[in-house]
Amino acid sequence: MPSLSAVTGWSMAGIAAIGAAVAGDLPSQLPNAGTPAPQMPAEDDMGRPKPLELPKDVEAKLAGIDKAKVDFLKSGVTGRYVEKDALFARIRTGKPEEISAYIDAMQALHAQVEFKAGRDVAAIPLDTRSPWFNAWKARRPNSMDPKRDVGPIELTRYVGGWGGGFATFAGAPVAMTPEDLKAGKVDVAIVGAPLDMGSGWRNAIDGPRAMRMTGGAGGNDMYSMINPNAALKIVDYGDIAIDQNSTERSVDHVRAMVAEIARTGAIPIVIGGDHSLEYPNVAAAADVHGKGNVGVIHFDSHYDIGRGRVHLLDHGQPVYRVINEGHVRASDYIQVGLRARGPDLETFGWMRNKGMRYHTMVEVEKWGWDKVMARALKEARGSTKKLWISFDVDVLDPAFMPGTGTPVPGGLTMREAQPIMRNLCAENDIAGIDIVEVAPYLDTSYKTALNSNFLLNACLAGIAMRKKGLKPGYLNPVSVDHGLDSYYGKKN
Ligand SMILES: [Mn+2]
Repeated sequence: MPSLSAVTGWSMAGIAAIGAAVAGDLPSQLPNAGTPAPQMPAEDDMGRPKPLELPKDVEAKLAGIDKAKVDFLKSGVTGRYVEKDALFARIRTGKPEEISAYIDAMQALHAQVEFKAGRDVAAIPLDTRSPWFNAWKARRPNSMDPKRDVGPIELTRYVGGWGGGFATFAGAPVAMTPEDLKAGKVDVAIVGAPLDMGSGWRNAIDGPRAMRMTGGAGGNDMYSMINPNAALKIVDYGDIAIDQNSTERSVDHVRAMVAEIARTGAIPIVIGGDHSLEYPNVAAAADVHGKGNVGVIHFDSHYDIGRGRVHLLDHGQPVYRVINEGHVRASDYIQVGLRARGPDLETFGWMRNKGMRYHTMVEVEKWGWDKVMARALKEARGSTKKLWISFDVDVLDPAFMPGTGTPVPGGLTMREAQPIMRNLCAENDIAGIDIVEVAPYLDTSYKTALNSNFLLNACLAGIAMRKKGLKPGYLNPVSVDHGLDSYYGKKN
């Protein structure tokens, strides 16, 4: 009898993980058991061409054609340029000289497409003579500024009323240095990262600006009746410097800055910026808390495990890069809200073989949001590790988030997104959060920034609930039941 792994295509490690999960009575830990994964090799060669088997009659038609050309067809790389059935039809109906010319054309195309040393530029050159080479990220020494006491700086001018002074995230005081965070015993440092090269329709550069200018992030959360601004020490940590001509140059600095915040004990909340940021953010959390000690819950309509692209990072590839560099185990990744054109079956197979947990909108369609949310929350809770929440606002329906680079219909509502964010933050030891892909100028109504701020408020309320020792799912009796035990006819 063939082994189970031979039958299903699952790796032995995957099978062992299932066994452990069953023994531990934690079905949500299963790497998507039930049906076998799509055919996937054990190793990580997703996207590599597979040899093409030629039907007998096609092989016969190629009898007079040069062997090197036939071998080229059999290598399978032609699959990038023409569907195999269309290729076979062309061979079946063509004259030998036509077939030969057709293969020549494909070989010529192939030679242009792949990298060729000596012909192609392998790295993007920079002008190292520039006097400003590192100036964009060089920090101004504190001693160049007038002397001041360290700690958060309040920028509101007035004692009461609405606003006044300067716009900050959640109306919080500002902090400039790690010493400010430490001196202020800051719980949460909200920081902008206006990275904008990796997105679709761009404008994520204005995400932080728009969220500072728009209300909703600060103030009382009616569900818990907690005002996070009072319950937590929150600061606006300014924006992280970005080289707007290079994602790669930018993300190293983002990683250093996010780690700097986390090392003080404050929770970093990064306001993007495009979703390339998930890579430096999560890597920074792993730098501070240890590789493999951080799990990630990724809200997105997209899977973001793109790979094999020319640039090693854009907003569709951060998850792959995080996993590939070993900052987080694939099995510690939970994805919620997927519904875009990808992944294809091969990539779903890769995700399953790696033990990733994913919750598509197809799953929501079948089981309903409540069940899927409960499962995702249980999976997040099942880990003893710290949790990073990476929230791409395009997980919401474009009705709520029209201002985002790659909107996809059929997404979450705000009433679905707010409780899961509040509960995740109330239940878990949060390593950090990012809210990304807010592109406010694509939305003349400004509701994208407003809704993003209300999600940020739900996170802050959840963090405050945890600090106060309130149970996840807690709803204040006054706002839920008039403060009466029997308001709806039964004791709560
Ligand atoms: Mn994304």
